[in-house]
Amino acid sequence: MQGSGKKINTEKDDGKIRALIARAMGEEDESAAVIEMLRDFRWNMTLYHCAIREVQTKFEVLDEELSISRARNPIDRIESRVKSPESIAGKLRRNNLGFSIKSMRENLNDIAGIRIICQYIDDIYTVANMLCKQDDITVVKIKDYIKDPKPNGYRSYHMVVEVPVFFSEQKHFVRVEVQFRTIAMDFWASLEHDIKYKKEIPDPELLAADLKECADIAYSLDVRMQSLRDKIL
Ligand code: 0O2
Repeated sequence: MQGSGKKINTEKDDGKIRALIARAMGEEDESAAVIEMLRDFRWNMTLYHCAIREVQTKFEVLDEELSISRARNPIDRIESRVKSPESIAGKLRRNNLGFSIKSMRENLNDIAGIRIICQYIDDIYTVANMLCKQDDITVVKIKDYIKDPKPNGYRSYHMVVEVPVFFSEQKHFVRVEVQFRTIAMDFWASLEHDIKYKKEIPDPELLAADLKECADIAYSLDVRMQSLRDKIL
């Protein structure tokens, strides 16, 4: 995930997006329908960027407040990204869905993504619950891969929320996927993610078993660090 400051609605990116749209619509690059959808696509991407800012600010505020009341910051760092047009089109294709604005708004929960990296497991549940309680936030879905890790060892707490974004004329509700991880879980997931995209892996089964063991070691470190910290509070 990268900083949400990255703007995608530049002339340079337009060519790629226009080509994607034209292919999906079976139209010429320059056709009026393609230009119209391009405008709509850019407008929606702006909405997702703004939704990220709204949610990110909420976490920054919580972190600052908790740093005063608890004398430490529960959030180590925040990362965010808006999914690239290619990834959006790819995910829709894999799910046998057409590439349209309606389809992506309705079917994809992770176009806007935020990752909250915390020091301790407890901090994850603390800040996640604090976000849920805010009255402008609607929780759409929760997947707790900390309590129920994936078979490969992946642990994270995933939450899809809907947040209002106020534009000049109207309020728009936008979905944002928030992934909460400890530093150790994030360390593991980054390596696992990089390996997943490597084409040639010498002994994939051994590597998968090694990775699973590392995930369990990382989790046991998280639990022990948490318990040490609890002793000094
Ligand atoms: P990227 O490049 O990180 O964006 P849903 O969105 O609920 O309809 P989905 O997409 O299966 O269904 O959601 P899920 O299970 O909540 O996982 C979504 C994201 O979690 C992934 O996004 C990853 O970021 C992360 N994730 C899930 N499982 C793993 C895993 O085994 N290893 C790692 N490293 N990350 C994982 P994307 O779109 O796959 O990728």
